[in-house]
Amino acid sequence: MKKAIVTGITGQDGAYLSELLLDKGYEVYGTYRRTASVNFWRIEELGIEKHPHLHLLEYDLTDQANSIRMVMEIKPDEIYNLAAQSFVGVSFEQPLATAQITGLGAVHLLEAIRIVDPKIKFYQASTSEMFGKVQEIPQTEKTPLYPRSPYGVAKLYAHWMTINYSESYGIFGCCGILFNHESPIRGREFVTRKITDSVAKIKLGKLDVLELGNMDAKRDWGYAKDYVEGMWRILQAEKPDTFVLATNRTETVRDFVKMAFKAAGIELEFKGKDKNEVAIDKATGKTVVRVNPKFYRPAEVELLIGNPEKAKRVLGWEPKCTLEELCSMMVKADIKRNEVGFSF
Ligand code: NDP
Ligand code: GDR
Repeated sequence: MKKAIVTGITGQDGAYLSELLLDKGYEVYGTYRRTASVNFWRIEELGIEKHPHLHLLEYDLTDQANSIRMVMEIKPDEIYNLAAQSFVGVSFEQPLATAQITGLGAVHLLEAIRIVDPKIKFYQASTSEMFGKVQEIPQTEKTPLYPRSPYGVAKLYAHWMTINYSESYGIFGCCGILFNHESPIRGREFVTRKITDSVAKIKLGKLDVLELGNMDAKRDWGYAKDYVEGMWRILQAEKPDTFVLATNRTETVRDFVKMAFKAAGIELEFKGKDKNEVAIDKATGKTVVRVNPKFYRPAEVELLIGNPEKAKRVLGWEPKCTLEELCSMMVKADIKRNEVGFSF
């Protein structure tokens, strides 16, 4: 039975990846941070929290000794480093904490592997945020990197350290450059889930208006369950390498807003521009979306679109779920939750 450590099991990807690895017969060690009120709602929703082959471990990525002891005690075959301060907006307010967790944190694990057993395979959760300011369309593994946030810069460091440890010490260190991936268990601070949760509340009469920042930003959105399958395939490849996982389709935040309201049976009309833009419910004439500049970022990534051709060719990986299917799945889940007062 293979053993895998998944850091960040309380997050979206950690929960889905753990589910996938358990299905594949792995012994899974999922890590969570000690907090006053740890929240396992995602693994509970997936029904894996009491799985006999799932072990939950208290672990903090910023603690080197904790990293070494954990790797020494478990001696895993694979480590998937998904833990991070992953919210771009917050990284502008907490650049140093973001650097310590999202950047240096990965090196604590790489060092632990180097010390304990360099044969342990390592997956680093790299990101399309590293592409930042548009250099090339669509973006591939060879596109120059130009991050536009403290989060993107921290991830760039972890990305190159993974490649460096692979080249320097022969560690099987891989990076998946994943474009935005979403699901019904996405955090509510991220724009897609913020939209689908608000659409559900507006539909049920629990909220009047959804406030957003830059609706012109374009993203390549896929389904998280497809992407965790890609992470696993990346570590099963013959040699350590970097892969882009994306859908090769990009839409604006505004397009996603339209799609989500439509999935709830509400047609919108957009009026005004930039900070004065609003969306009106055609049936009632009420304003249901408006811009609040507090959600703008000091520097924005305007356009992301990824070409996953290499992942298809080498790993046989392809995204299966369309954006329309994903959006509708998220809206339906949020309507169901809001009907019973769910609050995560
Ligand atoms: P989430 O924000 O949902 O999850 C992040 C996880 O990291 C949580 O479990 C969180 O714990 C944990 N964590 C945060 N700080 C620490 C710490 N100091 N020590 C240990 N654990 C910590 O992210 P996602 O699941 O969406 O993403 C997974 C990874 O993939 C992240 O690294 C993210 O940056 C990256 N990524 C995500 C993409 C996406 O579109 N989802 C795209 C590309 C990359 P807690 O619950 O306690 O906060
Ligand atoms: P992103 O995701 O920054 O791409 O990072 P997010 O959903 O936060 O933003 C996407 C785009 O929407 C715009 N936007 C808003 N965003 C939020 N969160 N809230 C708003 O109200 C709002 N209004 C407009 C943003 O400006 C941005 O352009 C995600 C994270 O999962 C990272 O960890 C991951 O690495 C990248 O995706 C790929």
